[in-house]
Amino acid sequence: MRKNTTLAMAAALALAFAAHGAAAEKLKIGFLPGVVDPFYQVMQLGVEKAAKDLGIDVVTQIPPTWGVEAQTPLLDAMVARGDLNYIITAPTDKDQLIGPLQAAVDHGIKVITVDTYLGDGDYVKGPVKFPISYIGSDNVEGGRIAARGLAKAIGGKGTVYINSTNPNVSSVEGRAQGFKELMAKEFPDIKVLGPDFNLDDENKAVQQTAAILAREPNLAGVFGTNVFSAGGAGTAVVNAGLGGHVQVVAYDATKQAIELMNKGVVSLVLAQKPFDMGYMAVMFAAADAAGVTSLPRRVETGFAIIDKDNVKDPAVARFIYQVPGK
Ligand code: T6T
Repeated sequence: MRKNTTLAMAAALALAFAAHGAAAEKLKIGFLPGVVDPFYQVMQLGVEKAAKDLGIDVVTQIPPTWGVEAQTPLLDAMVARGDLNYIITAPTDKDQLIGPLQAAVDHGIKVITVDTYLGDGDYVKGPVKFPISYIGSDNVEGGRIAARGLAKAIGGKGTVYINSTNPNVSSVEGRAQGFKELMAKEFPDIKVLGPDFNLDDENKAVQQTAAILAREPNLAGVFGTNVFSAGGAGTAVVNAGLGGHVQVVAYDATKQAIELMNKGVVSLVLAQKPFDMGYMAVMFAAADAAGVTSLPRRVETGFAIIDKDNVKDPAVARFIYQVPGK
């Protein structure tokens, strides 16, 4: 009897020790965003805050330029480390990153996509099912919001132009699609040109927009689909002395976009919520590791729509992409 009690106690102690050991084993997450820019820098703040709150280690690698060539080697190196449980990433191409991310899964790493998705983004019924979730903006809806804003700014008629980054990127592709569809449906007197692809290079966006301004003297507006596109478009309009005559709608709430708005060049700014995307992705990894099985496969993080009338409102201004010290 006594022997049995001692054995039972030893077993209980061993179990308790094992459970404690498992709890003490920290999760390690790889964070691999799209490129160095204020949007992903704010997302990184969200990732780091959640990791701190939850006691998780994060390894971050940020590609210096946009694209599969820059992102894939960093991803392969993350997989090769052998110590990561999850990778949180923004695939820079919706098809070409499927293989490299599937390889991560084959190595026992779970994948969460933020900002951009793989395949058609439907991880339940679509062709790509392995990511735990896609956490990001509804970019088609964002494109519609941009279209309505630009249509209003130019009085419902005229020619407008889209400057974008790369083909086959779910985020900017969705924005251009939503923009074009809405214009075709609701504003028949607006003609849409583009998109031109600047390959996420702001100087190229300046040149492309300058070329359109020269070619289309009656151009009424420009939609810049991200940080670099909108920054380049705004700069080209200023350089041409057309601020206020050619309206710009900017996707992404950088300080530059807000300054251009304050100067009357940009009429509307769409702020995404990159902090939320980063924070929630880490929370999802922690929840998945804890055994949660009902995480949504798609989370829409929403927008703050900023114009000159609400930009001073702290409830809106908090969504401008602020990175301490930058
Ligand atoms: O607009 C964001 C992001 O949503 C997009 O996928 C790529 O460009 C940005 O990072 C801005 O530069």
